[in-house]
Amino acid sequence: MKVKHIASAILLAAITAACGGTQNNASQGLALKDVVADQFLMGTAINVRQAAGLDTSATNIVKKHFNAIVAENCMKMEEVQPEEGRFTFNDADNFVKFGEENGLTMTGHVLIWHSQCPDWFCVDKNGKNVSPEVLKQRMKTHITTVVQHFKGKLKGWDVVNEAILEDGSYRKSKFYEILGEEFIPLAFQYAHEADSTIELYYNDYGMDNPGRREGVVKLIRSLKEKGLRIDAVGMQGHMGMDYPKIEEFEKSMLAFAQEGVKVMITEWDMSALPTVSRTANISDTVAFQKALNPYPNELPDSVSQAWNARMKQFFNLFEKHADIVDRVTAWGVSDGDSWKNGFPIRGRKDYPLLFDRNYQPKPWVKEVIEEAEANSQK
Ligand code: 9MR
Repeated sequence: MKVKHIASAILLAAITAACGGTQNNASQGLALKDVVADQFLMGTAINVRQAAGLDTSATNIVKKHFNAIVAENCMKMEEVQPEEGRFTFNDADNFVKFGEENGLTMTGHVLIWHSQCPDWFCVDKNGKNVSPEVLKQRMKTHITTVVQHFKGKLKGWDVVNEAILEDGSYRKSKFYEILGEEFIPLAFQYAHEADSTIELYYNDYGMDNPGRREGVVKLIRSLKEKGLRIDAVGMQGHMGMDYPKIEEFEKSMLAFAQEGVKVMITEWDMSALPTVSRTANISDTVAFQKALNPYPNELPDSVSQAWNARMKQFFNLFEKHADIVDRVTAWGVSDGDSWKNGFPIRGRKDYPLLFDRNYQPKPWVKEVIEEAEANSQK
């Protein structure tokens, strides 16, 4: 099945070339999305400049190699409702237009998240927490307005993001403080009421962690017990050279699938830099620059090889479980776009994505494309 599809992709590329069509090929016309066409959607996050068509080097890559997109920032709560009742959809509408023009499957990110939530959302004019009734009403208005605005355009929504901690308990966000555990089922309920056709996802990071795995499994069960719709769990997939352990990541994929939902790798990237704790006490010294930002010019071959091998290992894992994986989405197009250059500390040069700063595919991407081409000719 897969070989058949790849063969037709090659044939199509040949016909396009023979007819004088242009091919922006990484490797003889076959693209990353073709390699996995019978397995899962191959997605990428795009930023507002890309959505507005202001970064054609990046959008050419998107058009060629990906068949799914998600908005990196412009559908978040503070972007679409910065003040109560004032909804601003310009950037998000550009995103949808770009997706429609290029036939891309689109995911909404995100309806309820403690971060990038506008200041007004959970408090009154005096800064005090609003009552449960007021917060429910605000959530309902936000979710209903946003979901209905994009009705018919998106495949699914990340309904709630990052609500479960590593010990499996709930993050003590304002939503939790005011509504307790109920805020999650309420968000799923409101989203479904706004559009009964749309897929609904729970999304979180550090999903390899056994405690969070258990917490998310419990959450899926409780949503299902309440008769609520949940289609998939998004495993963000922000990785480093020393985390996560591939076996633990795989266990979580299987544990979620066991609960009857699909798995999505929603925000894939892998830092090539030394792992730094977010809370590390770092001063901007020469020693810091050398130790924590060790590759300000380029990635040394040895590190690049290790990084590529590890990325390919995870990619192979996603392929191995293609029966449960619905989508794999990179968190940005090329290295220069990545949030990792500024996190957990600013001013580092990182190399976490599938395309480099010159918009070239990384070696492992070329390899999987070439392997697919070779297989299709056997
Ligand atoms: O990549 C996003 C970055 O540009 C924003 O500044 C940041 C703000 O919190 O959010 C980043 O995306 C996050 C995503 O929405 C949710 N999971 C973690 C991602 C990285 O922080």
